[in-house]
Order: sequence, then structure tokens, then C-alpha cells
Amino acid sequence: MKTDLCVVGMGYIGLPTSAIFAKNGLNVVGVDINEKAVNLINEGKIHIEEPGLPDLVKKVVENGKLRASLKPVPADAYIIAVPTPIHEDYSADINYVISACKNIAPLVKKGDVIIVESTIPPRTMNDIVQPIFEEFGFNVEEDLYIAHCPERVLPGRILIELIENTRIVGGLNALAAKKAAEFYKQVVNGEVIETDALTAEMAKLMENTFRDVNIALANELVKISDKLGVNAYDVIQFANKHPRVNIHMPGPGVGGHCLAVDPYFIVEKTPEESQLIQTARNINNSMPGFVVEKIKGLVKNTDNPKIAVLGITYKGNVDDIRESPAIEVLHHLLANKSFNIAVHDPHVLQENTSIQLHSLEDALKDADLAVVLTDHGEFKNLLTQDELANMRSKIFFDTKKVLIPVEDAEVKLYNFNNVFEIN
Ligand code: SAJ
Repeated sequence: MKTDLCVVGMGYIGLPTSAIFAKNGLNVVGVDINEKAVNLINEGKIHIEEPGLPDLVKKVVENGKLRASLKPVPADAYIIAVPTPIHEDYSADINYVISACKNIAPLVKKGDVIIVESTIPPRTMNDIVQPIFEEFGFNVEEDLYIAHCPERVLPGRILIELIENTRIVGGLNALAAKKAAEFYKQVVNGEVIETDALTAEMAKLMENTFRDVNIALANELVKISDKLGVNAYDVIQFANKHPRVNIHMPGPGVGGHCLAVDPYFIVEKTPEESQLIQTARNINNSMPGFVVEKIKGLVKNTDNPKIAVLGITYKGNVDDIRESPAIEVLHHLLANKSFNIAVHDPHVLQENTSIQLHSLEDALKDADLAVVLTDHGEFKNLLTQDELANMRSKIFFDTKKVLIPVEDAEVKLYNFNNVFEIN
């Protein structure tokens, strides 16, 4: 059977994208180097957590529209959705994109559409991707339609946002943008904007940088409020009553593979010009340390305290622990040999991490302090749950303002409202 679309990378973006095109009737082959993921998908199952995705993948695999493979296959269109991590020195690692391009290049034919969805540093399409296809003998101006169409979906809402969000399609030339835009319009209800590759690269990076900088402002406010003795959440709430103000939410840092990474792609190319972006990154990176200092303050009068760490994913209601500030806090705590640490996360499977996980009951048993680092929905009503009964002290430090406060003299709740009370 002819393959309409070959998607390289079966992760948080590639798999749902494949499933949505398959649902729309295209014959889709999803490619991944992870044999376990490939086998699971071919059984109609999935290896990631995302609402609605298990049912959709089951359906499109069962009706033969989606199958997974370890190797790319010839198709009329290709989407590259592989990770672009950062090196230790914060420079972008685009090797997966390069090898994906090199793997599909021998299979492509004149008239094919090739789309890079992975987030990439500015000029990658022109300086890296284009020459790869030229090396394989293509005239990229005429033979192929190559475009960057950055993914912009929010984990937890991927299936909705893939269809509803505006897409930016940046072609190597205007015709490539038009052809790639037509391809997306098969499934996207939102606006599909055509532009050049560099503008698309920068628009994507600035979206996440905007958010990172605004969260940094909220996190800096927490530190300022801590010094001044003022309730940071009240300040944010009241300031945000102004029609043109939207201070973001503070937290134990900024995680995930997007906000904590993408700004560095801009910094790498323009270090002199990106001062604000770098400062914001530094502020957000300092938050795990700030939280750890407050935790130390809370247990300073307890010998060998037991601390329950609740939530280790990079944000609430997902299972992703990549670049998680909670993990950084945890590592600091584990390094302190006088602390007894017990971790609970209702979204993370033990088989996916080397961190020893506990049930909520075990984590809280005999605990002197519980620290909430992720805003999972499961934690909202924590303060009324039976599992609290066996805590040694019912002291909570909620860095995400997820716990609903209770009127209970035994329970002491700290968050960024009253963090200045901790010394
Ligand atoms: N966070 C805060 N305060 C806030 C909002 C978020 O501390 O007010 C933290 C979260 O806890 C988390 C991090 O920021 O650690 C990132 O969370 P997020 O929900 O803001 O974003 P991601 O990384 O899950 O997804 C982002 C989205 N970008 C934007 O909203 C501009 C998504 O649309 C992108 O597709 C994704 O990055 C990506 O792949 O680039």
C-alpha cells in the first residue's frame, strides 16, 4: 500500500500528529528507533500519557491507517518530529534532525513535501537542512517542498491544539510554504500562515521565550516578596486585574523540553543581543535552589527529618520528567544525607524512572514535612485525605499553589503567600 505520510519520531508530537492524519484517512507510517515504542504502537497501544491518544491510536492502528516502523519508508510527505536537546554548554544538539534528514533523503522523490516540526535554532533550515538534500542531488528550489512548521501544542491538550491552533509554515521558498500549508489544511481547523523558514523558526522560539521571561518575572517577584514580607500571589492577582497585565505563576522553576531549552537556541546565535533572555533563564534556574533553602529552613530543628516529595514531573497532570525543576530539588535533597526522602508521583510509572517511588500513604507515613513540587490534580484535596493521619508533623510546603487550604489547627500550610515566614 502506498504511504502518504512518513513521520520520523514517535514522541509527544510525532505520535499524535501521525494519529490525526491517519484518522483523516491518510496511510501513515510512524518511525522510531525505540523498538519497544514501535512494537507497542503496532499493537495499538502507546508509551506516553496524553488524554484521548490511547483510543485514537488503537482505532487507527486497528483500521490499518497507522503502523510503526524502525526505518523510514518512501512516502509523498515526511514530517520530522525528533527531539532537539541542549548540550551541557546550552548549545543546541540538532543531531537527531540531521540524521532524520539523512535517513529520508535517499527515499524522497521530486514533488515530495518535507516538514521539520522539531524546534530548531534560527537558520537551521537554510544552513543545515537545505544542504543535506542538495547533497543528495536535489534542487531544493524546484524539486522538493521543504518547510519548517514548528509544533506549538500544549502537553495535556495535544489532540485539541493540533487541530485548533494557528500553524506557522515557513518554507525554503514561497511555493514550499504553500504546499506544506496545503498539507496541514487537511487536518488543521485553525489558521495556517505561510512565511519563510527563518521567521517561522524565530516565531516559535519567541513564543516559549515570552513565557519563560514572564515566569521569570513572577519568580523574581517571589524572591522580592520574600525579602519584603508581602504575599506574592495577592500581588499577582491584584496586578492582573489591570486589563493589560498578565503576570504568570511562580513555581519551583521552569521545566520541560520547551521553555527551559528554546531560549538558549536564540542565545547561542546572538549572545550579545539576548541579555534579558539570559537573565530570565538564570532566574528560573535559580528557583530549585531557592525552594531547597526554604525546605532546609522548615526542617532545621528536626533531626534526620523525613520529607515527602510530592510530584516530580515538569508540570501538573503529565508523566514527563524531562528538565523537571522538581527533579533538581529532589537531587539537592537526596544529596543531604541527614534527610530521609520519600517520593510520590501518581503520574510516573516506576518502570520509567530510577527514582524510588512510593504510594502516597508510604511517602507521608512519619513525614515531618511534605513538599509539593508539581500541580497534579490529584493533590488538590490532599489536606483532607486520610493518608495525612500518620504524618509526624502536618507541615506542607506547596510551591505550585495547588493544595486547597483547610481549617485545621494541626495542618500548617506554606506556599509563596507566606514563604517569608520560613527562615
Ligand atoms: N510554568 C510556571 N508558571 C507558569 C506557567 C508555567 O512556572 O505560569 C512552568 C511549568 O510548571 C513548567 C514550565 O513552566 O515547568 C513549562 O510549562 P508550560 O505549560 O508553560 O509549557 P510546556 O513546556 O508544557 O509547553 C510549551 C507551550 N508553549 C507556550 O505555551 C508558549 C506549548 O504550546 C509548546 O508547544 C511547547 O512549549 C513546545 O513544545 O515548545
